[in-house]
Formats: sequence, structure tokens, C-alpha cells
Amino acid sequence: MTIIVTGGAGFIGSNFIYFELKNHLEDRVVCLDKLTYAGNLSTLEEALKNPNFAFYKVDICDRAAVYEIFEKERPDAVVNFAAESHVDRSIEDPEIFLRTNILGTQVMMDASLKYGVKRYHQVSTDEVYGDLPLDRPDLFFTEETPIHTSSPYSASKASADLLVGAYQRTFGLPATISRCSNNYGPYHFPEKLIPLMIANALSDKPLPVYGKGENVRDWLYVEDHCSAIDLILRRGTVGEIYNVGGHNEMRNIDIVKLICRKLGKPESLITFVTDRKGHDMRYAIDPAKINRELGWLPKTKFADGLEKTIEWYLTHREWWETIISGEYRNYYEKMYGGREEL
Ligand code: NAD
Ligand code: TDX
Repeated sequence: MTIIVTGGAGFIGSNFIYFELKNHLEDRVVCLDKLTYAGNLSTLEEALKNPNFAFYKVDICDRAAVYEIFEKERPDAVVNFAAESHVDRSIEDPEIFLRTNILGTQVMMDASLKYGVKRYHQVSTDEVYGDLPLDRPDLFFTEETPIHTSSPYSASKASADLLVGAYQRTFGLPATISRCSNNYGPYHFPEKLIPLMIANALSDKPLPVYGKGENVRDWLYVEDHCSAIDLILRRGTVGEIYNVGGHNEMRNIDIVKLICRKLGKPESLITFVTDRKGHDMRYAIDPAKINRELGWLPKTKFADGLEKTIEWYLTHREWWETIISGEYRNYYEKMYGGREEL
């Protein structure tokens, strides 16, 4: 089959493209990506050599351009990763989040209906459920947990999820949704916690931890997320939502200390800075449904995944050094220059 993957020049989308090209030699993968600050064509260098892969630089909000690609490629399936994905940026300037994450999703679904796509998959996030209190470790997000968002980013992702549900029920779009916890691994953009801390520690720069660093995230190695989406796409039930996570909760401060230890850097690099506005306390996914219905289980333990990730950043310095030496430097100064040391 032919699968359209949007946002494939970003972190998870690129990992998914490599996963599909490796595990489904019979399939053709077509990537649509606008190449925003977060998209990097060099990430797809190897894929571009594969005759089963094609790339189009396009904004998913550009209806005419998207329809033209569907007309030409006649996809069987669509996986929509394309999004503005960074919470801090959504707090600075929400508008592009609403445009890409909501209206872009609508265009992709309209195109899927118009061209008779057999399966549409929406890549969503655990952030749509809001957060959990630190003193209730017995609570987890299930697919029935009500949507209760905190940031413009999570609100835009939740809006898209509601639209997907509406398109499925009203227009019969054969859609599924996955809501995953925090990913980490190769090609993770260095504005996010783990790659930012690795890159800063390697350059002996301060490690900016928001607030007290007590917030908890549930970390999943990116390849495990890709295997979950692959299963849902091929065997999931239309109309269903699947939570994806690996029961791997960690406090931010513990992750940062672990990175210092692994890189042989002093903890004195850690700097506590002004907290994120509306900062979610804890995310924790209950992945029982995808395990029960599709037999999915994560394969990578956090200790191994972090080891592999650090190794990747050590051996791919050019990839992230190019990013942090470019336009990203202005973002960093704007975002962290204004944060007070606590
Ligand atoms: P990313 O920011 O690394 O990549 C996003 C990609 O989308 C980039 O290549 C960018 O160029 C592209 N893009 C942005 N706007 C576009 C537009 N208008 N048209 C076409 N392409 C556009 O993001 P990521 O971390 O890989 O996340 C991918 C998806 O997974 C997102 O939908 C995100 O909400 C979701 N998600 C991410 C995580 C995580 O931990 N990173 C966890 C759960 C869900
Ligand atoms: O410099 C930092 N210091 C810090 O303490 C950064 C960048 C982050 N943090 C904290 C904030 C969060 O508690 O670390 C935690 C993780 O932050 P991010 O890497 O920005 O991820 P998060 O906000 O949890 O959102 C991520 O997971 C869910 C992705 O970016 C989203 O796209 C996904 O939906």
C-alpha cells in the first residue's frame, strides 16, 4: 500500500518512516512536510535514496497542494504527525498551533475522504488529558479520561482529536487516534528536555530545569511509539482511541541528573529557572487497551533507550550542532534569557 506520512521530517515522523521502510518492504511511503524550524530534510537523507519513498515540501493547510498530491499518489492510508509540537512555543505564540494542528488536520481528513483513503490515523498526545496530581500515583490516563487541557498546544491537539471523532461519525472517515506519552530517541529536536540537556551538558552550558524539577513525565523510546502506530494502522479498529505508554515515570530533575552522570558532567551545571506557565505536574498512561487488543508492548527499557540516545547524540554532533548554531540560537536566547534563576 501507499502511506502518506505528514510531518515526516520531524522527530517521530522520521523515525516512523524508517520503521515502515525497514519493516514493510512492499509499501510505498510518501512524506508531506512544510520543513518548519522543526523539520530537517537531512534527517531523511537515507530514506531519499529508497525508491519506495517520496518527499513533498508542502504545508498541510494548503488544500489545493495537498489535493494535488493525493490525486497523483492515490494513498491507501494517511498518518498525520505534522504539528507544532513544543508547549513553550505555544505559550509564546498560540496562533500557528491552531492553524497547523486543527485546520491542517481538517485538510488532511477532507483529502482522505475525497480520495477514498482506507485508513486515517491521527497522532495525538497524552497531554489532551491534562495532568495528574503527584500525590496520587494510583491514577493513570485511560481512553475514558475526560479531555482537560492546559496549554494552547494541548488544546489544539484535543481540538483536532474531537474533529477526527466528528469526521468519523458524521462522514464515515475510517479513522483511529493514538495518544502517546513523552518520546525520546534519535532526531529529537534539541528544544525538548532530553536532547536539550544532552546538548547543553556536552557544551558545559547551564541545564535549565523549570521550577523544582518535580514534574513527572512518562517516557517511551520513539521506536516503541512507531511500532504501536504501525499496529494500529494495520490492525486497529476504526473509531477507536489507543493510549500508548510504557509505565516509565520519571521526575525531570532525576532525568537531568542521570544525563550528567552518563556524560561525566557535574550536577553544578543544573540551574533552576522560572517555571513554565500552567506547567502540567504528572503524565501517566495506562496502556492496557493496546496491549489487550493489539498485543503491543514496549521493547526498550529506559536505561537502554537513554544509553542509545546519548550515543546517538555523541555520534551525530553535526546534526544537532547545525540546528543550535542557526536560527534556533535566537529562540534559545529569547526563551531562556527571560527566565530568572531561582
Ligand atoms: P516535531 O516538532 O519534531 O516535528 C513536526 C514536523 O511537522 C516537522 O517536520 C515540521 O516541519 C512538520 N510540520 C509542522 N507544521 C507543518 C505544516 N503546517 N505542514 C506540514 N508539515 C508541518 O514533532 P514530533 O515531536 O515529532 O511530534 C510529531 C507528532 O507526535 C505531533 O503531532 C505531536 O503532537 C505528537 N506527539 C509527540 C510526542 C513527543 O514526545 N514528541 C508525544 C506524543 C505525541
Ligand atoms: O528546558 C527545559 N527545562 C525543563 O525543565 C525544557 C525544554 C523542559 N523542561 C521540563 C518541562 C516538562 O515538565 O521538562 C518536561 C518535558 O518538557 P518537553 O520536553 O518540552 O516536553 P512536554 O512539555 O512534556 O511535551 C512533550 O510530550 C508530549 C512533547 O513536546 C509534546 O509534543 C508531546 O505531546
